[in-house]
Amino acid sequence: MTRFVDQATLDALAGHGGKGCRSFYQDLWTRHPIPDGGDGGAGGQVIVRSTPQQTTLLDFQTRRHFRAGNGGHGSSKKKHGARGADCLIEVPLGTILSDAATGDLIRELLRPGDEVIVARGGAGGVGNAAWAKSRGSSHAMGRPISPLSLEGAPGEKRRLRLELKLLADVGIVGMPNAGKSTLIGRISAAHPKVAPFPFTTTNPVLGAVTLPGGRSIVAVDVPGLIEGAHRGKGLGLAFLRHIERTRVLVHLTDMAGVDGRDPVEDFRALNAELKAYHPAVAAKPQIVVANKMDEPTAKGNLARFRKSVKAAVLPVSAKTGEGVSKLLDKVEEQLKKLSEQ
Ligand SMILES: Nc1nc2c(ncn2[C@@H]2O[C@H](COP(=O)(O)OP(=O)(O)OP(=O)(O)O)[C@@H](O)[C@H]2O)c(=O)[nH]1
Ligand SMILES: [Mg+2]
Repeated sequence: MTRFVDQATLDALAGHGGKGCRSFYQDLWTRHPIPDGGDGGAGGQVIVRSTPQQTTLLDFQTRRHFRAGNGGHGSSKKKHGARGADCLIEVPLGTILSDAATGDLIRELLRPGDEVIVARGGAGGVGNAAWAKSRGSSHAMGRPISPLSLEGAPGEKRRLRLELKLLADVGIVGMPNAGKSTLIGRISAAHPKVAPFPFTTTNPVLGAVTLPGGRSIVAVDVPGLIEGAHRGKGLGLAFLRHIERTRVLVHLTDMAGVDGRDPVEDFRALNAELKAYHPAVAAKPQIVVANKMDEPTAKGNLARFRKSVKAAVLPVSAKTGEGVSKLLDKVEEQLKKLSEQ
């Protein structure tokens, strides 16, 4: 299984401007030397663009340096140097780009094809052919240079910080073993590993879900949380960044209380962890779901759970599929309500 990487730092170096040329053409008739040196080409830019083809920042673990091509030098007969080749860095949708040195946000890339120039190429130097006619005015592209400089300007250099927050409409949260992966496997084409032990899922998993009304949305299964996650217990809260942008949470609780667990305790503890991570995450609308209702112990627990939880509780079995279509109705209703607000 590929490793899921959601943070990276990289260096972007734009191309330097090519040198302007100093050369003279000897006029046969007047014997006057006529300057005919061409301009240097501008350096290439470093551009970051989002694409749905990428889903993690894994590539940037092995490749950290990105540089665009330098501009070509000018030559005699007023020949301009070629523009340096741009360097394109493709990142997943949901990438937040900031300047690593200042911490300033550059841009969030949310839609396919969103792009931003992160390092500008240097302007090409000015060839002497242009000196006479353009005295005092710069005609070169890119970063400003002295109008009469043969030297090209250096390309911009920038250290970038990338942080990925997946874009999903619904986040499925719950204690380890609650059945989150079983559920996403049932409602989407995603098939993360399912096993009867905690922390089976170690990476967030996205799945496209078709709602009863025909609309397609994205759900994310995040690794299980346990009490103390905000102090780094279990897998900690590192993956909760991926539910920050969801609109609705499906809070799944194992109602069968496998391994002697208490569903009421689990529910309370998970909400406390969400709150410890960020109050805004804890404040997201939750659809409270009682899972594993096919197990004999679940019924008794459900009655007790309903009494202590002050919310509507939806009983399902992710394993048999019972109640799952009702859950999708609820998700659809909740998303509709939010979009009307
Ligand atoms: N009886 C019953 N078992 C279920 C149900 N849903 C999941 N299970 C079982 O519970 C165990 C854990 O299921 P997973 O889907 O891996 O749980 P998870 O919440 O993704 O677990 P982590 O990835 O470890 O956080 C597996 O043995 C599943 O077969 C259910 O509705 N009924
Ligand atoms: Mg799982």
